[in-house]
Amino acid sequence: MSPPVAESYLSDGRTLWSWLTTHDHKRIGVMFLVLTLFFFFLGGLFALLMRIELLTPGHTIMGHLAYNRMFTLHGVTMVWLFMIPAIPSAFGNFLVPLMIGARDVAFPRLNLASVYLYVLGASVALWGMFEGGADTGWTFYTPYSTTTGTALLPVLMGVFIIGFSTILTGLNFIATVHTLRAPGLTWMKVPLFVWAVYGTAIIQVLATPVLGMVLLLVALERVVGAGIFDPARGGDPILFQHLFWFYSHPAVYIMVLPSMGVISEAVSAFSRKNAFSYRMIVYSTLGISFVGFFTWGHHMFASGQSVFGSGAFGAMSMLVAIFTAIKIFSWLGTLYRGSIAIESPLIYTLGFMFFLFFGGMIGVAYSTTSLNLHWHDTYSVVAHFHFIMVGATVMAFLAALHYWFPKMFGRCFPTKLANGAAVLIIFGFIATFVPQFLLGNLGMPRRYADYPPHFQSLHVASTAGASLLGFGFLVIAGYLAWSLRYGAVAGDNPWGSEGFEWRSASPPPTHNFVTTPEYSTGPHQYAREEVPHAA
Ligand code: HEM
Ligand SMILES: [Cu+2]
Repeated sequence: MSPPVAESYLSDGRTLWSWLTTHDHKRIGVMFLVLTLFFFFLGGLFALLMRIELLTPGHTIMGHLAYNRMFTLHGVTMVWLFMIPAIPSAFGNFLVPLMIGARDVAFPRLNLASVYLYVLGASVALWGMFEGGADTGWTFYTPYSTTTGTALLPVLMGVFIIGFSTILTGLNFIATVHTLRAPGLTWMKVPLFVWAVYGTAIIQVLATPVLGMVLLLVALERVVGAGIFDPARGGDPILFQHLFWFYSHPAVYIMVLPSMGVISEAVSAFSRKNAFSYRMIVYSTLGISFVGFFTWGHHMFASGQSVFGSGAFGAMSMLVAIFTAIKIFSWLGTLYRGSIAIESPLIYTLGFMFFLFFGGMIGVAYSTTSLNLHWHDTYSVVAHFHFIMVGATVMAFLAALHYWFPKMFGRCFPTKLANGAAVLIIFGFIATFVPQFLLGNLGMPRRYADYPPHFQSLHVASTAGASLLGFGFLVIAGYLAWSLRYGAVAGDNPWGSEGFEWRSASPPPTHNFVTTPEYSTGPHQYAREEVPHAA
């Protein structure tokens, strides 16, 4: 089959060098997509190894130290190398300029620098993990992290470097949305995905420096024995938790806000309706970005903080749930009486909404101090954050990948196979994580390689689910790789979407638009009709 549009960004320079030195936001987005997908599969491999170890009580395939290293490898890879950069750096880079009628981001060179910082940080962290292997978990809790004999330093430094990549990406998005919107594109016409990336960028810029600082302090403690966190030297280990969660709670919204933006786009496109209560979605996005900064203490109910502190942090956490609920109601309002097109992005969207709702409601229960103490540090917490990070964010990532694949590469994929894979992924997910809620409730602690025999059946169920998930991801990788070369040529707008990004060609030319598009209507304005089939 002949290549799609000749002058597209993909064919403008075919050498490796032209990619490595590009300033084009679309190529940078594609590079982030490839890199984050690589780490997603690597992190998935570590997860499967852990699930195999947990198939039987006692020793299955690895010892306790290897298991501790494995969950640290898994957590660090998934959180910092996949979740945090995946949607903003890959899809945000590719789509934000297209959606606001700009030719590129505000600082294209800085954008390229953020790719290199990410690769450097990832290499340093991975090198550390394979050289000596950190065993602290992704949370690096003191005092253990200041005393463990494993190779924590390179892992800390790797994450520290990746932080700069995150900050540069965030700065770029803020400057781009403020300064490069096309004439006529007022704030209240900005597409909801762009709003989500903007809300995320605020957190990236304001919270990430605190992570950088706390990682440096742990490094200082290890290298020169500064006595900041280590009680043996007069330090305070709880101080670490405050600083870490001051970043890491907002960071969970770095992971989930962009997905909410993807869902807002997909819901409109596949029900062919204007977004229901656009303004409420915008305000709740900004609300989440803001309130997310005041809830970190809900990770510390068991740390000895005051009863008043716990109550206040619990109440603030519930406020976040209200903003989340506003979004869920708005999406349901958009779907209601729309002309629904059952395509893979919509299937993932429905999965997303269910898992976000379920995982979020459990979060609200955790915000109640008494219930928290029962579930804290059990498998239940593992299930909660995987419901949101995998059930919601990974579903949204897959929705984005399928929805924008024709835009990015100019090709369609086999839609029936994609729908089947989406259903498989959703079932695999349920089978993996529902047993973990039950395990946690029965008292199975997190981060243990061993357990009493009566927990085995639930662990086996979870491992079976994880295998199904792994198989589903391989199927997706297979048909998407096949489609890159052999998929039917997509045409400019195969879904018949009214999203602004579809106004450029698919794949878009290097400078996005031949003439700057006009913005007389708001985003996602549909005169309802059937969605044409992509393949
Ligand atoms: C509806 C809003 C949410 C509420 C009220 C909430 C509440 C909580 C609470 C109270 C905990 C502490 C449980 C414990 O360790 O005792 C927790 C843990 C956690 N939550 Fe959520 N959560 C919400 C949404 C999210 C989202 C959107 C994400 C991720 C994208 C997330 C990720 C996590 C993670 C990673 C942990 C565990 C961290 C660790 O100890 O390793 N949560 N959540
Ligand atoms: Cu939190």
